[in-house]
Amino acid sequence: MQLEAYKIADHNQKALEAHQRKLSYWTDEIANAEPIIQKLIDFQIAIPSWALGTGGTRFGRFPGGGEPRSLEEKIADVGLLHALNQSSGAISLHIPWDIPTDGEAIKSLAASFGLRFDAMNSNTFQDQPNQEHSYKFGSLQHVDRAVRQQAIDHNIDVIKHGVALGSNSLTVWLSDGSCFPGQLNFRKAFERTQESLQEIYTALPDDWKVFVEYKAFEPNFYSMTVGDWGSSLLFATKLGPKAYTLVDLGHHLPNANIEQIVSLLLMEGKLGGFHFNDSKYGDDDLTVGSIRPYQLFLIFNELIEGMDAKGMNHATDLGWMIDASHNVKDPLEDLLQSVEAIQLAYAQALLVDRSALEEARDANDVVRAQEILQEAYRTDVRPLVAEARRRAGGALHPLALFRQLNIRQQLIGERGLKTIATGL
Ligand code: AFD
Ligand code: MN
Ligand code: MN
Repeated sequence: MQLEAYKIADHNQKALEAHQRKLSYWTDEIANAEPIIQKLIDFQIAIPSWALGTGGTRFGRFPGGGEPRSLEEKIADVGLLHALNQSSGAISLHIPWDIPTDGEAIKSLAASFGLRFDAMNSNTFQDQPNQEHSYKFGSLQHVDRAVRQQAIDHNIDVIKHGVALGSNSLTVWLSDGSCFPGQLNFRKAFERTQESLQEIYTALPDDWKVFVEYKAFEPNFYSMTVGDWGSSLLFATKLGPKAYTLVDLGHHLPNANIEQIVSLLLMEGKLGGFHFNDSKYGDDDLTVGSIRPYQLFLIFNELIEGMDAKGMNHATDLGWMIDASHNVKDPLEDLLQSVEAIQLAYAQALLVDRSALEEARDANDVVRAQEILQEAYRTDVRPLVAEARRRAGGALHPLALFRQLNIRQQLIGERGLKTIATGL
């Protein structure tokens, strides 16, 4: 379904007075409100095609109805999100869950919603029907050359799909590793993986990047071959200048200092992409900002500091993507919440008084340094984010409008109650 612009305009009209009251307070308080609003308008977050349906746990799956049944319907869902918030102008596809049979048609359908294609994702962590070799014991690391070749060919195929869609990056997440001590020769597994990645790297077009995503555990529980940022960085460095590390917030061991990891990867010029989500225990894939919003702010604080130090463009020089799953929420509502949480953290981090912070650091004034960060974090930037949305043509309150317009009911009407989207 298409969301007509007049519905957003009506909604904004009704909410305008209250919004302007809140906004004027903050624009008076915040000296650089205008450039922050502009940065927020420019900042786009890619929606993963696999997060538009209700996710399952290994215990069950409880679909809420109206889930997209095809790639076209997934694109329409992201189009809806983008119409509401004007900040989700990209989609990240997972192959083979979402094979575009007609690249041109899919590309123009996406363009009709103002969407472009962000990183393409390969899948060598599941066996597909009629697949010749199994990935039970890994893919790019496998002891059998034929299995490795199948996984390499798949990644090259994903690049081809991406080229047809105008994407310019590939994310490789491997479930490769071992479940028990003794199962794997770590060094040989690394070397085989490196060799396989090198073949994929060779097939990358000149203007493409490859993101090597790491994950500490699961589905392998003793070792993961790309288990941490160190091994990812090692792979990326060995591969060459088109290879980067991708940080997924849920892929660390408990209490890891992710903001420090981000800072060092940026220093090395090797941070390429980001998967946002939140977690309490493991790779929980929860709504961004639902558990540890302060950590998210601290991460953005390092992102901005590190990107500015290198003269990078916040909006375009890293791949910003959500990677989440929703067991008990409406996926579209959840994604609206996630995008907003990302924008809030970004806006708060933009508020940090960086020269004062450096002064405090140079004077070893720990208290002052903490105050400066928390001053920014405790500022209510919601009106700024809403204003950025309004100026871009989105809704002041996307979630409220989504509910008011009964969008989920309409989708159920169109698609039916018992539909299941492809994905995990
Ligand atoms: C995994 C990783 C990776 C992968 C996704 C698949 O986060 O990004 O593509 O889930 O659903 O845990
Ligand atoms: Mn991920
Ligand atoms: Mn994950």
